[in-house]
Amino acid sequence: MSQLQEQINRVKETALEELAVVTDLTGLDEWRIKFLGKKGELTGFLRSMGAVSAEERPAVGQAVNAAKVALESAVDERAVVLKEAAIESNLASDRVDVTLPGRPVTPGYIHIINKTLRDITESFTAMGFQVYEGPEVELDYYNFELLNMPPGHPARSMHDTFYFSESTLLRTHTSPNQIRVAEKLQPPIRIIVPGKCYRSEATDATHEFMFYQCELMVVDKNVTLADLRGTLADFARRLFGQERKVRFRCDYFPYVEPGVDLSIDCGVCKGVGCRSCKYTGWLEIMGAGMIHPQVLRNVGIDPEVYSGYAAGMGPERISMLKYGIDDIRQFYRNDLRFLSQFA
Ligand code: FA5
Repeated sequence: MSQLQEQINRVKETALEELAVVTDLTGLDEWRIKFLGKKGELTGFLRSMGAVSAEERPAVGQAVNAAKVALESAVDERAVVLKEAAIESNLASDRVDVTLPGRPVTPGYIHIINKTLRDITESFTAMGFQVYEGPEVELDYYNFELLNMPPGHPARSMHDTFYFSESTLLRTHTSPNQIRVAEKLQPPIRIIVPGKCYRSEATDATHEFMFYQCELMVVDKNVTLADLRGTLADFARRLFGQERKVRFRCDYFPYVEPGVDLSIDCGVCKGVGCRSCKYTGWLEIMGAGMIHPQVLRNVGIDPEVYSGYAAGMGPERISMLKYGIDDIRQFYRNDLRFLSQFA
C-alpha cells in the first residue's frame, strides 16, 4: 500500500472516530464540511491527483472513492439516529402534563359605579318604576329650553356645557329625559333614566367632568310634595341603612316648583365635617322638586289634572357615602388596587 493510500485510510479512520462523537445535527453539518466538503480533507486528495504518478493514480483514485462512499453512508446512518433523537427531545420538552392543576383565572367584576347604578335601579323597579334611556349627545332644546331655560336664562350658567354647535351639546344632566319620555308616554308615569352626563368644570373631591345621574319622574293625579319626600327618604334609607340621617332643603331648578335637594349625613366623618363633605357634615346626592306646570304643558300634559315630581341623583356621590370614599376622582382613575376592593 502506497503512502498516499495509508494517508487516505488515516483520514477515513479519524473521520469515523469524530463522527461517533457528534451529538447533534449542527455538529453533523460541521463534520460533513470538514471531511466531505469542497475544501474537505478527503476531497483534498482528489484535487492533488495531478501530482500522483500515472501507475499509482487508479489505486489512489479508487481508495479516495471507497473512503468517500464509506464516509457518506456512515454520515447518513448517523443523521437518521440524530434526527430521531432531536424529535424525541423536542417532544419531551413540549410535553403537556395534563395532570397539573390549572392556573386560576381572575374573574372580572362590575365597576363600583355600575354596581351602585344597579342598586338604585333595583330599588326603584321594586317600587314599580320603569327604566328608560336617552342620548348623551343632546339638543339644547331638550337640555335647556323645554326645561324653562330659554337662551340667555341665568340658570344655564349653573351648567358648564360642552357644546358641539349652538343647538347640540353633551347633556349636562339626565333631566332632558323628563321631556323625551313624557312626549311618548301618557300618565300615570313612573320612570327612571340612568346615564352619563358631562360638565366642563374643574374637578375636585366631589366634582367630575363626566359623571352619572339617574333621573326619576312620576306624573299622576294628586301627586304631592309629601309623595316626593316619602319616596326619596325611603329610597335613601333602603340604600344607606335605616339609621342614616336624610335632609331636604329648598333649592332652585327652573323646571320644578318648589325645588329641593336631598343630602345624607357624611359617611366619611359621620357628620362631624371633613374634606369630602366640605366640612358641612352632609353630602348632597340629588336635586328634586315638583314638576313645573309649564314643563307639563310643554309635553302636552294638563297641569290642572296631573301633577308630578322629578329628581336627579348622582351615583358617584352615593357610592362615596356608602363606601366612605373621600375623593370622587378615584372612581375613574382605573387604579385596580382601588377598584378591586369592591370585587
Ligand atoms: C341637576 O342636575 C338637576 N337636573 C337635578 C334635578 C332633576 C332637579 C329633576 C330637579 C328635578 P344638580 O346639578 O344639583 O342638579 O345635580 C344633581 C346631582 O348630580 C348632584 O346632587 C350630584 O349628586 C350629581 N352631580 C352634579 N354635578 C356633578 C359633578 N360635577 N360630579 C359628580 N356628580 C355631580
